[in-house]
Amino acid sequence: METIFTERHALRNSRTELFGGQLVEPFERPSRAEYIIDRVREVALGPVNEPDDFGMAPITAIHDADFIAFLQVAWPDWQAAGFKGEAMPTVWPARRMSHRIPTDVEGRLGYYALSGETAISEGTWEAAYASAQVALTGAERINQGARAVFSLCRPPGHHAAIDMYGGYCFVNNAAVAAQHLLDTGAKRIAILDVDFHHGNGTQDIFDARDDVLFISLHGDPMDAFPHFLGHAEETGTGAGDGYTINYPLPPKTDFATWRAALQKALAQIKDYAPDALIVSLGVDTFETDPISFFKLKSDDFTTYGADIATLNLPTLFVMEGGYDIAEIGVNAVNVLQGFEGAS
Ligand code: Q9C
Ligand code: ZN
Repeated sequence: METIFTERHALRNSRTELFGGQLVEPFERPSRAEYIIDRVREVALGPVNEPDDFGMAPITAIHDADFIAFLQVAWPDWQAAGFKGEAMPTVWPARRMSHRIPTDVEGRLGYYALSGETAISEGTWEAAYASAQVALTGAERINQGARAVFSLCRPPGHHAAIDMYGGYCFVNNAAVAAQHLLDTGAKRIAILDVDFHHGNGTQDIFDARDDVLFISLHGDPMDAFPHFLGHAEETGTGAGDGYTINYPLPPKTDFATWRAALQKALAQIKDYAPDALIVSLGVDTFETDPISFFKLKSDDFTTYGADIATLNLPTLFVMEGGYDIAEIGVNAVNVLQGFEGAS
């Protein structure tokens, strides 16, 4: 399996995350991608290639232009305001407040942020742009007939909504890739989100559409980030009714329970008969992930990679979360090797 990767991910190197009332070193840090690419090379998964540049149009095909313009200027505007730390929101358009977009950078941060832990820092936009190009290049390989491709995206994307960033995500890489496939001939795309966290951004983007089936297995939002989306009763709206499917799962969920939900999801994807599958691949379902509460073991990742391969669909793996950094490479690549072993 080919991997698409660029060192430009390291431009996203925020120093601070707001966690438990403290500013800590971010869980989402550059070494994550380095451990994964090292493992890709160690097991000789396949060639590793740089992304091509598809420009801005595929990004603004998914996200509002004003939101993307904000991401591009947020750091320079924050610096110009004279602040010492990294850019974090402290105020939001909460219930019964105005949704006019403020002029002041603190107001704009709150308007476009869906959560407060994710600091915008020097190089964040450049890395987010490059990450989207990694996903787009993977999608283009699928167009060219690849059975499977690994887009080693960083920063991740599945929390990024039409006009909101947060949860370590800025541009929704999986959604950008899905739209590119649809714009170049595909009729239907399925996105299977196996990250521990609900893919609220992806759900938001495709909520009212029937050309993308979105299925997510995740920690119940009653107990886990992003807390305000991902319930089982969310099934899509309008033409999209029935094309969003959520499997919220409780704390301490083990592989047997998780896999039973996966089997249901795989059957639903098969019924949808998409032209291609995009897997939002987070490995924060691992038993020792520091911010998550599922109990998957490293061998389980191999097993479910093989399960996904039984769909026999062209498959683009897009990297999302995973914060037990010492094991992230083994766990992510186990999914890919499990898939290849069963293909
Ligand atoms: N107490 C991704 O995996 N905060 N994002 C969690 C836990 C945010 C995760 C706080 C987690 C975001 C891509
Ligand atoms: Zn996650």
